Amino acid sequence: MTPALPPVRDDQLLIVVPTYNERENLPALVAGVAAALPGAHVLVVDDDSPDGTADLCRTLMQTHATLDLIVRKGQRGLGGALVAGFKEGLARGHLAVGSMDCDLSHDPAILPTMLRKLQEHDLVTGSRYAEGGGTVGWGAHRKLLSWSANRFAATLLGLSISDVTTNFRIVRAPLLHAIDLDGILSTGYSFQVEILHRLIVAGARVAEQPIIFSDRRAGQSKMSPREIRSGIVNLLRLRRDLGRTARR
Ligand SMILES: Nc1nc2c(ncn2[C@@H]2O[C@H](COP(=O)(O)OP(=O)(O)OP(=O)(O)O)[C@@H](O)[C@H]2O)c(=O)[nH]1
Ligand SMILES: [Mg+2]
Repeated sequence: MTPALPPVRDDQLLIVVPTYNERENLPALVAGVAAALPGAHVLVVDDDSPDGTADLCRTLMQTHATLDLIVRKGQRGLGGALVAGFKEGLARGHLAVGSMDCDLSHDPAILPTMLRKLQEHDLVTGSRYAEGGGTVGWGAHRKLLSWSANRFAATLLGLSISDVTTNFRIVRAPLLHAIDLDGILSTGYSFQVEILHRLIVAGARVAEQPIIFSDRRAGQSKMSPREIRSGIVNLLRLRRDLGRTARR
């Protein structure tokens, strides 16, 4: 029998929200998390967005005691922003650290269900492809692209998880401590796949949470052909390194 996991309350959870030009979305995201899990802490990690996301966050912090901000200057990248946030969460002694997008694609209302599932797992990860999950507002092309990227990455790394690229997750702190956050190769969108793989290798008991992913309502996507190319290169590099480790 696996030992019982210590309970995690909402005020012991930190949710990292990476932002780049999310001024239009941040207030609703902060309000949504506060409504769903009133005690949960939110840490915005902003890469010095030119639209003033950080200034707006500072204003919101005056009325939201659980909201905090890190601004990274001269750096860009989703992966690096998440690592900075995760490290801060561990340093502050949170029992669990989560992440979600700022553009309201991830519905904060599902957070209490995710936290409940975490009581019996090390990692709860949102899935658009589990039964009950889905996407709203995507055309056939975007759907096919995302699904193929998911299957490509999962097959390449041997992951039996239906959605490996989501940024909607909660993980227990001991598991995050167990992996080498600075050793993660991916800086952009393949980051999610790489960290998931590392957490599973470290022994994480994983629960998938079906989620409905809605297309962003405001602001601009940072997904670009360049990001997709660099994601593929990173995954192939990771696959090669895994092969090397297995042969040793
Ligand atoms: N700090 C930081 N955050 C980023 C960066 N790139 C993206 N983000 C944030 O990461 C989250 C996901 O990025 P999106 O651009 O929404 O990516 P996506 O959801 O795959 O693409 P869309 O569906 O088109 O929105 C959002 O909260 C972004 O603001 C970056 O370079 N630095
Ligand atoms: Mg988005």
